[in-house]
Amino acid sequence: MLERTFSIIKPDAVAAGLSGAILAEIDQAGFRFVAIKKESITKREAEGFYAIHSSKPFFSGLTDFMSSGPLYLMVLEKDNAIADLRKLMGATNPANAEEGTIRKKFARSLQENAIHGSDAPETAAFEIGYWF
Ligand code: IDP
Ligand code: MG
Repeated sequence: MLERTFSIIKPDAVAAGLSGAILAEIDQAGFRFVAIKKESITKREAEGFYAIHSSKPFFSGLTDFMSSGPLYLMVLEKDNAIADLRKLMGATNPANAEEGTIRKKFARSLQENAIHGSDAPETAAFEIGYWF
């Protein structure tokens, strides 16, 4: 089923000059770029986006990181986009990510893990609406 998902190239990857390589991976995997914008977000915006994690011990560090520099916000479309992007990304902790995944290739740590992707249709709808 044709569906849309929301993705972010996170500040670690943008700062490391990896945006082009990650965009190429997404493109080659068959996603259509419905919308893309480069922005610097505030800590408050990051807190709203990651509200589901507000009780976690890593919340403050995560929202500091996400507001630390420019990132790319994207709406992506393809058949099975949500699950397929999660597969292309790899596990949250790059140490556990499969070979060939974006996080395995480009992420530096559990927190600074290069890319975000929505995990379900409801979160994709919320996240797309939050930024676009
Ligand atoms: P996901 O990005 O693979 O969906 P989530 O569990 O939703 O992973 O966590 C959101 C983000 O929070 C992760 O991508 C990562 O940047 C950060 N994060 C998750 N768990 C930890 C942790 O234990 N320590 C530090 N940062 C974390
Ligand atoms: Mg998540």
